[in-house]
Amino acid sequence: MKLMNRRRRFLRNTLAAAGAGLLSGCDRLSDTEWAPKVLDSAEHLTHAAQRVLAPPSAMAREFSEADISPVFRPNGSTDPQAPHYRALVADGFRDYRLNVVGLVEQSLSFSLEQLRALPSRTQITRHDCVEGWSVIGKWTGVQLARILQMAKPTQRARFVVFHCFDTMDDGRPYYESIGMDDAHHPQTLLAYALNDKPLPVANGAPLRMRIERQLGYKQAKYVSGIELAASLAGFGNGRGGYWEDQGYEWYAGI
Ligand SMILES: Nc1nc2c(c(=O)[nH]1)N[C@H]1C(S)=C(S)[C@@H](COP(=O)(O)O)O[C@H]1N2
Ligand SMILES: [Mo]
Repeated sequence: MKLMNRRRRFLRNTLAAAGAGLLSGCDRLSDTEWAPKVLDSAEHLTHAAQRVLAPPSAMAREFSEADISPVFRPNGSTDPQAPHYRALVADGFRDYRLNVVGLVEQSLSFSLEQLRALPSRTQITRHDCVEGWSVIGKWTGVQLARILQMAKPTQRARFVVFHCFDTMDDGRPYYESIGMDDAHHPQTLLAYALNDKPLPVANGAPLRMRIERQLGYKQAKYVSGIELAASLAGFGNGRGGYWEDQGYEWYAGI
């Protein structure tokens, strides 16, 4: 099964990286610190235990320009073929709209231009994929907290669900979700730029999530809409994300 292969590959890579001492200086910066942490946290700790050890408000480490990886390795979907998405690519995302709907007092709709006109945050962070590799990139985007401030989630809203344009090999759409703590974290961005350039299609154009306290699969690319919800039951198989529906942890803390 794909899931087991990913987990096995992850463990093998982690152990190899920790034991062999074969990493270059640059790889060492990105790989060695997080690998044991991921084993301890995402795979073995409950969400509650993790929140005590690393409260949700803690900031993810930010790096310097010199640490930025030459290539931000794309993974998962890299070139969605849905006709609607192809049409958006073809016109440079001029017709793209980010709709914010669900349990909000005020539904919202933004063009990319409108998102770019809002105050932005830029951060250089490390992306850790569960397959056992990391890359460091510079992200610019709008804080999700700012969007939520405008949309005003109702009392019942407990989750922010991200809908995506791409479908996976099994035909299911990619989707993700986070809780309200992560949604309001200052480093949680709707990112439209990577390394000072418009986000490439391979990395999730025109808009992708950065949720810096969590693993790679939480970083939804190709975001087509945001929905505030009281429960995850109505989405996919109800476990909060495409990979979560196949058994991955919903809270993938690092
Ligand atoms: N929509 C969508 N988002 C996604 C994925 C995907 O396949 N589709 N893959 C996830 C995984 S497993 C990783 S590691 C990162 C990869 O982001 P990148 O392509 O910018 O490296 O995106 C995540 N978000
Ligand atoms: Mo990943």
